[in-house]
Amino acid sequence: MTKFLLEAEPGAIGAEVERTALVIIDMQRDFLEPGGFGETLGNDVSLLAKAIPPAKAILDAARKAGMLVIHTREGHRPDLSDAPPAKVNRGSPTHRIGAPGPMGRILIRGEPGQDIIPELYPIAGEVVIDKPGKGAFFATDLGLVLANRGIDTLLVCGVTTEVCVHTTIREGNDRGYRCVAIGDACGSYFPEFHEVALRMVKAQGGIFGWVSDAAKVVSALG
Ligand code: TIU
Repeated sequence: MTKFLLEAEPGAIGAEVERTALVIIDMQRDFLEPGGFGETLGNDVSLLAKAIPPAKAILDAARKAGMLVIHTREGHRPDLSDAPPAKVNRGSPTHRIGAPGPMGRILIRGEPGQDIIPELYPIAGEVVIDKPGKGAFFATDLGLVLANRGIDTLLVCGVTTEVCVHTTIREGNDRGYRCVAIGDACGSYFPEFHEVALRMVKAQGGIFGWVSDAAKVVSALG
């Protein structure tokens, strides 16, 4: 086992490379590029771009260290059979999930917009989890993948901080994983939500996780 010590708040966390996974949440064109799901919700998608270089730095470090890398993608089957009507119907009729857009049908698996941005594109051997919900554990085989590899610690980054990243960390914490949010490698359409979401994770002695940053991950794995 290769041990590493990651500086984090509320305290440093000791872990093993072989028992840790980097989980990159929903770094999809649908959230980060114009014309996708994020923009249809009324958001300025350019606000998420600053999370890309830190996310790339930790992805490179994880690949070099031989750490398990997991990418998630929010999205639905083309026939929408896995999309709750309550989720679909919330969008305006012309822009909702499944509607045609410049990057294909919005938030539909197999469409260009639902795929991961080129900068962080998965390579052979990395796991891609398609998820219908905000949390990466809900209705996916993520738990099985982690159990098969003996994973106990998750380094979590991606978008958006207060929605899919937070939900996944909450789900992971309840399942017994030590979850570390990599703050600068997360992004939100609402800078104030980003800040408060990270504070929520680490408050009360780390009530449902830890918070670190990309430089600390690179340093710990280097
Ligand atoms: N809208 C928003 O902030 N997020 C999502 O809908 N999904 C994810 O966070 N991936």
